[in-house]
Amino acid sequence: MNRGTTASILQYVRPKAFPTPFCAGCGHGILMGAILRAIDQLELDFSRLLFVSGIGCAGWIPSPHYNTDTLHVTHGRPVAFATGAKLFNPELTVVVIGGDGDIASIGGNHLIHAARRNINLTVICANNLIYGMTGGQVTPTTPRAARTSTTPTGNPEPPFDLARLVAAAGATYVARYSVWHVRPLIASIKKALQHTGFSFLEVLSTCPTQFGRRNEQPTPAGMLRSLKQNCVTIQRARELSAAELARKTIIGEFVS
Ligand SMILES: Cc1ncc(C[n+]2csc(CCOP(=O)(O)OP(=O)(O)O)c2C)c(N)n1
Ligand SMILES: [Mg+2]
Repeated sequence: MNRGTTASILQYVRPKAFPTPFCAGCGHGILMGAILRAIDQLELDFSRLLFVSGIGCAGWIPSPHYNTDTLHVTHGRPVAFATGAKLFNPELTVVVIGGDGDIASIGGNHLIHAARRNINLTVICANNLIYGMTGGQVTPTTPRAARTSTTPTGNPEPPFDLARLVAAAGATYVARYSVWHVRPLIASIKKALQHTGFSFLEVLSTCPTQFGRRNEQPTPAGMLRSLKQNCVTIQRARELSAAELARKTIIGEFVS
């Protein structure tokens, strides 16, 4: 069987995994598949992987779907739990999957210190720019002026550039892609999983339900189109002026 195909990755999901709890058009399902495709292509022993996630829609990517050990822990604390698990059993490949709230808001301190210590973990942040599960509140990655349930007239605050924050904190593999850029995303997940040290992947995900409908991108296709249009590679960004880059998101490998 060809590696990384839908038929081949079904072996990694638990019976009764489908339907997932994700809304129609949620990008987290694409990420859920991309991670399994990367694992399948690498021919990793799935039983030697541990997935740790907190509370939020993104926390459901591994749990209850992935058919190996999963720790579904408190909101904001998956990096802390993962650190403990890795210390206890260094043989495990430990992967944290969480949302921008889980990883960068309440969990922000754990994130930067794990990066600083270069702990041998992979952290994948499904960044949909919002607290999706709890009603669409603003997060530290919500773009300035974006409308959320807690910023109905537009977010007055600047967002974190998450990938660059984690790079500055000391992570030794850092990349950002989106659920539109599936092939480079899978390639990057493979690198992150094989990396020794702290690897961090920011994955821009779509949330038509809580983010898109408040920000003139109500359809799943429209949200994917904006990811296609608004993301530029690091190489292309070097040729653009500050004005041209103002509304763009830079994707690629920041530390490798
Ligand atoms: C300690 C604690 N604070 C707050 C909450 C409520 N809560 C649950 S999920 C969540 C945010 C989810 O957003 P995110 O992590 O971005 O995941 P998404 O649903 O967007 O994928 C919040 C605030 C909680 N469960 N526990
Ligand atoms: Mg979120």
